[in-house]
Amino acid sequence: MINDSLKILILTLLTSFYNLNFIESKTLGDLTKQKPIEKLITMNGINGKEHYFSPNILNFKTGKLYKLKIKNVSDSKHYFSSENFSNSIFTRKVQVIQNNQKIAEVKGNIKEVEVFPNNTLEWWFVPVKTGEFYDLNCSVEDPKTKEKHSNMGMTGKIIIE
Ligand SMILES: [Cu+2]
Repeated sequence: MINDSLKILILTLLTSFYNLNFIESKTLGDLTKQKPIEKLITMNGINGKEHYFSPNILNFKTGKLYKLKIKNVSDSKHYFSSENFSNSIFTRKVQVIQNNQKIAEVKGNIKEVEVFPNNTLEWWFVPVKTGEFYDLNCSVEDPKTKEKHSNMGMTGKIIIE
């Protein structure tokens, strides 16, 4: 009798252990299906005066899904451009937001994005490589100073741990 209940107990434990493992491995299977971690970076500035990213340091971790909101709150268009960063992530999609409404979704590899004044773009990605990158910049030229925004301070650092 004891033997039988022991057998049942062991079987039950094994089954639940197997099920738990199964559920866990299923979740780890598709990294792009996680609940996204939201981050916000704004593009700021006034033509002829200054241009900058805020914050100008971004931190990410490999294997997590991020929704990076890139919001242009300035009076000119800007690039969010970092080749090292785009080479270190897997992009799930990019969403274009206007007046808090999603108006377009782009899927596939993205190298850089450009955002126009008063608009927001969401970059959904999973970092796959670690590194410290100093090449975040904006190559748009200021019409008054004739300088690239990056030369006027629009640069940043991206850390993937
Ligand atoms: Cu710019």
